[in-house]
Amino acid sequence: MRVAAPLALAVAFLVVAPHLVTSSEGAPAPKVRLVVGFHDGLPADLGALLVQAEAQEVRRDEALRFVAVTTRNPEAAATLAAHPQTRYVAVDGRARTLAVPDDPEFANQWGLHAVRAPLAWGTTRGEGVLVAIVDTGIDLLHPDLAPNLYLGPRGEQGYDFVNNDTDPDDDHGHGTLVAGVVGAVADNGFGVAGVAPEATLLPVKVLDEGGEGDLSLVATGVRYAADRGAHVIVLSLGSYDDTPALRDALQYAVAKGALPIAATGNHGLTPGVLYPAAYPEAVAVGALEDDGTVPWYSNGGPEVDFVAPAEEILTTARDGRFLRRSGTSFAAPHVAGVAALFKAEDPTLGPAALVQRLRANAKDVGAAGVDVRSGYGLVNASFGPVPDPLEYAHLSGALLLPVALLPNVGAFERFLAEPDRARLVLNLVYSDLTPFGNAVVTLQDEVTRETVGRFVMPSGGGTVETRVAPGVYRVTVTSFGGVALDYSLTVTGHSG
Ligand SMILES: [Ca+2]
Ligand SMILES: [Ca+2]
Ligand SMILES: [Ca+2]
Ligand SMILES: [Ca+2]
Repeated sequence: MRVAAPLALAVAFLVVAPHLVTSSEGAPAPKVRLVVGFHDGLPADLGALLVQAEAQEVRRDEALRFVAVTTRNPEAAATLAAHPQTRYVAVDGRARTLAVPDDPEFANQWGLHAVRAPLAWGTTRGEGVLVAIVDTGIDLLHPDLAPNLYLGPRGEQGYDFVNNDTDPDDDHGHGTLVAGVVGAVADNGFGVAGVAPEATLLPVKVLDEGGEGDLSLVATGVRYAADRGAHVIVLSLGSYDDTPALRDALQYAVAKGALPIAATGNHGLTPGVLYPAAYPEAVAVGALEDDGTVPWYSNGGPEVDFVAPAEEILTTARDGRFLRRSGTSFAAPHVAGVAALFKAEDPTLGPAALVQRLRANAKDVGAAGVDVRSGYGLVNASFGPVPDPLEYAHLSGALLLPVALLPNVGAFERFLAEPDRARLVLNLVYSDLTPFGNAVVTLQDEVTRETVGRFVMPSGGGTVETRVAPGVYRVTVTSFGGVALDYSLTVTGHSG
């Protein structure tokens, strides 16, 4: 049996896999970077070849006999490869320093890891994208937010529509929590990191110190954000009232190139998705727990587009603090951050293309396919394929085994410690080495279907240890919106 690389070694090889994204129907094909190598020098007809492939030269290296190009033509790689002098066509990946961000709470931000934001950071961190937080304002002096705040042409940092002034400071706290999820500063040795930690945050205060505001004021806030050039507008607020003014504002924003992203609500399935999330122009975001399930409170309905982390989200809080909070209010900014990363990677993407991109990348959750509780599923920021978060399971201090090789065996006999009980030890290690728990291990008796154990892995990964009678058990490990591991375990009895 093959033994996987030890944990410490693998840390050094946390690289982002380059990837060609296939275009979804309706979305423009994404721009890809290719390197084309040739056998003997660059060919004389290189110019014609690039025209034929619809590729633009970025740079060339005569000594290494390659040319780097960009293209949106999905056939370009095949066209370039067909040239008789071509030696290779490869995706031109991005190299980046391999340090984990130094924000002390980075390891405790399960949401950030669940949407695979760190995997996208090798390509972009959201630079150049403006994300409006239409909410209670933002703590303008928070050290983990201030460097990313918008600065207008007249020195204004946004607008306060409640008090009609240019000081959108947060007198409630909610907007500051939402803002940190999207764009808290990363790598500053302090606090947390946002999903898009180099995006610019535009505070638009439309809710008062009690967290409430008129829908007409929300509408004006959305309109203002669009006029300021926001690419993404976060609306972690909702109402059961359908107000044409607010829908008009969303249509206005989309027409100006902004994507509104709204929370579905925290009242459960029955009442349905709140406005503005329920409007077709909005991306409606429900909640996801760290075991990959949709919590009871997440409003559902046919309007739900995605789910995102919403439980115990550690983020920036008023007065320079950090807090953990739960609710769909914190799901929507995760999606906004992912949208900002996509927009930064390809600035030509408009609202419709961004939605297509979010859908194409989402990881299915709950009932198979699009469903009323989770829409297209959990958003995923990685530009490559979604890696399985639990590629390795570590069994009782023994070997690191690739999950595919996990035994369906009675090998666990060696863990028997008592005459009629087996001591089962299952230690989980994340393959991309995000130092993280948030997996749930369920042990079910295959015969009686009775659940004999359910264990939430501690943060930092960890060990499940329990005693079971001899028998056949189904072991299921759920993580990040899906079943990561599911196998049958036979405990054959005691070995004396
Ligand atoms: Ca003010
Ligand atoms: Ca930070
Ligand atoms: Ca929608
Ligand atoms: Ca589903």
